[in-house]
Amino acid sequence: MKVLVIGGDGYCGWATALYLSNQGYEVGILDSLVRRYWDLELGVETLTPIAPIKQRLQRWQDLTGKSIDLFVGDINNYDFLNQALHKFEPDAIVHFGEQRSAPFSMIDREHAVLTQVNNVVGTLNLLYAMREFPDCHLVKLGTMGEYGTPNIDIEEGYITIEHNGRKDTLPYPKQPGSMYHLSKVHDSHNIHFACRIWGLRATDLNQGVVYGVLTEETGMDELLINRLDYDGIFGTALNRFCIQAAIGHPLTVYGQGGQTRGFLDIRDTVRCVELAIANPAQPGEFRVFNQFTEQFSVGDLALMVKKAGQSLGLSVEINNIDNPRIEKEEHYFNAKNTNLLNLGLQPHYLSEALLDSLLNFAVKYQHRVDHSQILPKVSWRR
Ligand code: NAD
Ligand code: USQ
Repeated sequence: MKVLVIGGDGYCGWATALYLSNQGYEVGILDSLVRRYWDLELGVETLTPIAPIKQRLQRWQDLTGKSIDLFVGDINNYDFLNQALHKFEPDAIVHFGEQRSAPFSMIDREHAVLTQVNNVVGTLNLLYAMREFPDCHLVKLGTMGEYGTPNIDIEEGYITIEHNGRKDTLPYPKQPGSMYHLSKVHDSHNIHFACRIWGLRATDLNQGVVYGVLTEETGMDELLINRLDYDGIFGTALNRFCIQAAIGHPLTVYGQGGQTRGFLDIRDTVRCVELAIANPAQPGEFRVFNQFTEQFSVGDLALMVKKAGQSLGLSVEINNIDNPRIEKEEHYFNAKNTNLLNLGLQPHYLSEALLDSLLNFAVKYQHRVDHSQILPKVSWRR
């Protein structure tokens, strides 16, 4: 089975491409490498030294004998995208190729426009290109943040509502918290439309916040190492806390820290994607899976990192700093996540062993940390 991984040079995409290749799928990576450019532009670097894409792929082939096709280009360029699809002829497309940072999208008008044009137009191009491949299954990375934090349980994509004596199952209401998260809502609507009107088959994976860095494949060799962002723009909560603990920086809990989100280990990201590919949506079906394994508040995560750090001899402080975002800091949050479990997902729950390994990893590369990039600089209020 041929799988094209769009965004395969990024954090989730690289781990997924190698995992699928190892599982025997014929894998192609399509990536514009724009994320490496954004890092340069912002003056930030991943904690880990990531090799250039061609070196990464060569090393993978030398180690495993498996080759991965590479298409370097932007999905906003329709001719390039169309040619790549005709050349590779995928059975499934996993689409990770978007600008994925909420703070990046909130820097100013230019960054909001860049994010929404890159994400929404890229996905729209893909939907049009896929009309020539009606059997191909789109597996699109969405986000739990599409739902926001409603005061009722969050279902998987749809909710059954009774209104004035009539009943229907409708898309679950969306209340995203950033221009980035909004771009995902727009994508979901466009994909749903393409399924209803053109009969495309698609799975929207509403993924929670991913943590961790090692997968079986990316841990095989230093040249296969995955990115691990820690800066105030691209770094995400738990990964940031572990790196902050490793360098003796107080953990940056925004506001009261009661913000609760779905989280998952990167080893489960790759497995969830495989489960979606192996059990495709039907023609015309727009299927939504909530892709996370556990819910935590950021305050609780900070306490867990503090405890794990202390047992490794690190002295860890927690700072509740002014929240640069506008979001609820204490709220109800109860999201369903049974669809992937029903397909056979066996979660790697957050454990002390994982925190130890992530902390040790962060200690190993701590010399690469630029301390001036830790505190958040982008405000939702500006
Ligand atoms: P990332 O920035 O590490 O990787 C994204 C990749 O997509 C990069 O290599 C980038 O160069 C590429 N890309 C971006 N725009 C492109 C375009 N127009 N054409 C071609 N390539 C393009 O991001 P990530 O953390 O791996 O996230 C991947 C996807 O998963 C995103 O869609 C994100 O919204 C979603 N997601 C991520 C997380 C997380 O915690 N990292 C959580 C939930 C959902
Ligand atoms: N937070 C802190 N301290 C930090 C960083 C974040 O308290 O140092 C808080 C934020 O205020 C927020 C929560 O932690 O309440 C999550 O923030 P985050 O930066 O870890 O994650 P987020 O901005 O939501 O975005 C990340 C990915 C995005 C993905 C999303 C999944 O960057 O691509 O879509 O997680 S979800 O959160 O479920 O929408």
